[in-house]
Amino acid sequence: MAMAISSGLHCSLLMATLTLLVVQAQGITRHYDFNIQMANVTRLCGTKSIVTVNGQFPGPELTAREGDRVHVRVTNHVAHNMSIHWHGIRQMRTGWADGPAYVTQCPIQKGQTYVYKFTITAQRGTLWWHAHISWFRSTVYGAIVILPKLGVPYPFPAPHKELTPVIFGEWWLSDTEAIVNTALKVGGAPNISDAFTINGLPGPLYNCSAKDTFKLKVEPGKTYLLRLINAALNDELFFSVANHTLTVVEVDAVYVKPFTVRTLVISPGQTTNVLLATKPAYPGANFYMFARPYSTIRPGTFDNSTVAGILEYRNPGSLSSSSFDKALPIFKPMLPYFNDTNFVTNFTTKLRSLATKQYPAAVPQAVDRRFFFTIGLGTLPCPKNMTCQGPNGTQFAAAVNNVSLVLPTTALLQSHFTGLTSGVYAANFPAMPLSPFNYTGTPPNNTHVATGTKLLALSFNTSVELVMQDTSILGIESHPLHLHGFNFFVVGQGFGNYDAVNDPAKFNLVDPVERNTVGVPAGGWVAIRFLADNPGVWFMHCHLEVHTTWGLRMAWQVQDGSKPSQKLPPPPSDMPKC
Ligand SMILES: *[C@@H]1O[C@H](CO)[C@@H](O)[C@H](O)[C@H]1NC(C)=O
Ligand SMILES: *[C@@H]1O[C@H](CO)[C@@H](O)[C@H](O)[C@H]1NC(C)=O
Ligand SMILES: *[C@@H]1O[C@H](CO)[C@@H](O)[C@H](O)[C@H]1NC(C)=O
Ligand SMILES: *[C@@H]1O[C@H](CO)[C@@H](O)[C@H](O)[C@H]1NC(C)=O
Ligand SMILES: *[C@@H]1O[C@H](CO)[C@@H](O)[C@H](O)[C@H]1NC(C)=O
Ligand SMILES: *[C@@H]1O[C@H](CO)[C@@H](O)[C@H](O)[C@H]1NC(C)=O
Ligand SMILES: *[C@@H]1O[C@H](CO)[C@@H](O)[C@H](O)[C@H]1NC(C)=O
Ligand SMILES: *[C@@H]1O[C@H](CO)[C@@H](O)[C@H](O)[C@H]1NC(C)=O
Ligand SMILES: *[C@@H]1O[C@H](CO)[C@@H](O)[C@H](O)[C@H]1NC(C)=O
Ligand SMILES: *[C@@H]1O[C@H](CO)[C@@H](O)[C@H](O)[C@H]1NC(C)=O
Ligand SMILES: *[C@@H]1O[C@H](CO)[C@@H](O)[C@H](O)[C@H]1NC(C)=O
Ligand SMILES: *[C@@H]1O[C@H](CO)[C@@H](O)[C@H](O)[C@H]1NC(C)=O
Ligand SMILES: [Cu+2]
Repeated sequence: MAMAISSGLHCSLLMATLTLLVVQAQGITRHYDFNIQMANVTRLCGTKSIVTVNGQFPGPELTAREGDRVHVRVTNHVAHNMSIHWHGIRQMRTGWADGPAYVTQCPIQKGQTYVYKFTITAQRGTLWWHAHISWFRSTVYGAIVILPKLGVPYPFPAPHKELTPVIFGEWWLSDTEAIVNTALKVGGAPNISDAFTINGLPGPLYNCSAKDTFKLKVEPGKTYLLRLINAALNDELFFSVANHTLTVVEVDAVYVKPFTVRTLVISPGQTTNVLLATKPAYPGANFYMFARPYSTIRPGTFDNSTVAGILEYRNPGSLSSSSFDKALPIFKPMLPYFNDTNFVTNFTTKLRSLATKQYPAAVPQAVDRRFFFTIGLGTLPCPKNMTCQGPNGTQFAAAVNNVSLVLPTTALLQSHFTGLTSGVYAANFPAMPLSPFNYTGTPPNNTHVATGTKLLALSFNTSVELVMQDTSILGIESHPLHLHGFNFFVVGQGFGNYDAVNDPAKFNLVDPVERNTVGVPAGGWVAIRFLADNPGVWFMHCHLEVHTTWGLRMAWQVQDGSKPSQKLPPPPSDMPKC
């Protein structure tokens, strides 16, 4: 040290190092301005007025490092109420910034501003943000890129370059608010989408859309980091790039043990980072990347179309810098059949936590409380003055343990914080089904669900095991369940009914994948564990927007701990009011 200080040069080097260390330890504050405004967008030969952030579609990317604070000033200039969710951000003691409307906040109304403030703690990788009110997330979404702390390398070979995040979306020619509101009025299923998109572009397989094609430009002999986000509303997707393999290295901003596939599966709400190794030499060809749905529901009731983008190699011999050479052959990837559940299971069971000394898998080994939730569809009786278009003249519904959550007209978190819960919610969510049945056998003939606003209370630092069981009511289906405020470990999954006696013996408590959104297998179950170390009210719901709308949602109420550092602070002064 004494030697280093002996010259000015060394001294400034030392200062730079110290500054680096300080930045590394404390992070910096990143400021973003989000203006909610309308924009006219033309896709598939139709022009539509959509809600956007800053007129951009998809919206702006947030970039930060692990440990940074993020302040996003959201100002609403449109006639619709708005709220933004930072999907997958742990929000340690910042539940007021989580975003779901009527859960952690009242919406930001026209002319109002709310500054979301949170710190990125112990997470690195890809997450995303999206509107969390009605179906506005169909156009209000963007990527969150979390780089590791300065000087901390990836636990995999450093990629040559990071490519633009690939965000899968879903596009309707008509207004999505009209679609969801019409569906709710008649109790029927909302119209299916007209296209899938990559970064807002449907690609050449749709009518009138060749000019709206996403292109990824690469060079031979390199490895690229590609960030994938499924922002689609209602569809889990298969994704593949012709003649290339994808090495999965991270999901939901947690590193995984790398594994290589030709096709991957990504559910709404999930993110996946992959390494894409390019051909060793210029191939003289172009390659399609395709995404299309995985679904077990009846053909015709989901959008079975394909979004295509193009992987292009820079031609070293070409004089023009323009890339897409129409004379080149173009190869197509082969995707699994739309209902290939075996393929999906094969893929999801490959996901394992890195579980190293530096990135341990902190799986709760002991369990304080066990819960069993049924996850599935159902019906509600048709009101006398209505004609309903749901099954057998009913209204479509969906529920967790037969409770279809009705959102209040105020924010649940505010109500919890002030203790003024009467008339807003009751903390009596059932820990298990009140009337057990053969969940994956012949469904009961009464498919009606109950409605209510019920929360499940947990004391601070409770170690939770939750088994989520799909039901066959109105058909088995994979439901991507998303938990706000926590990551969880996926300790087991299987088909048929969960066997509480024999299945736990097969749980992986060593290196299960850690994430924030998991598919409850079609006709099966999934077991997760998490530590309730974050006080607040935390939403948990199916990330298929149609199911959330029908009520496939609930909330956990995690109490404060005894220490000051274990308590939820009061709401910020600019918190929107109902
Ligand atoms: C969208 O187009 C309509 C009709 O042409 C126009 O009135 C409106 O001002 C446009 N909106 C924006 C944000 O450009
Ligand atoms: C839904 O689709 C039907 C049939 O294509 C169409 O008539 C109707 O206008 C659509 N509804 C909305 C709200 O766009
Ligand atoms: C594409 O356009 C043609 C001609 O207008 C029409 O017949 C066809 O149904 C359209 N296809 C799709 C997928 O919309
Ligand atoms: C791409 O894969 C197809 C099918 O496996 C093969 O026939 C073709 O030669 C490959 N093309 C290139 C450029 O690698
Ligand atoms: C879905 O689309 C694929 C082609 O992309 C087609 O082969 C298949 O038959 C379609 N399946 C259904 C159920 O519509
Ligand atoms: C997938 O769908 C096809 C066509 O609808 C059907 O014949 C087949 O049995 C389905 N496979 C599974 C595993 O459900
Ligand atoms: C599972 O994946 C592996 C490799 O990706 C493949 O060899 C195997 O055939 C797959 N199994 C099924 C049932 O698809
Ligand atoms: C049906 O009746 C309810 C309650 O009386 C009322 O709120 C609702 O607007 C009515 N709906 C229709 C479609 O008339
Ligand atoms: C349809 O509704 C009628 C009358 O409510 C009932 O008798 C019948 O069992 C229902 N059928 C099915 C398949 O749910
Ligand atoms: C549940 O239903 C399935 C499918 O019909 C059947 O195979 C199974 O034996 C039933 N389980 C029980 C416990 O009745
Ligand atoms: C409904 O199910 C119960 C028990 O499974 C059965 O006893 C009853 O007859 C069924 N009712 C109808 C209308 O099918
Ligand atoms: C916006 O939210 C407020 C508070 O919940 C509500 O009173 C108002 O009706 C909503 N406005 C619109 C346009 O939905
Ligand atoms: Cu669902």
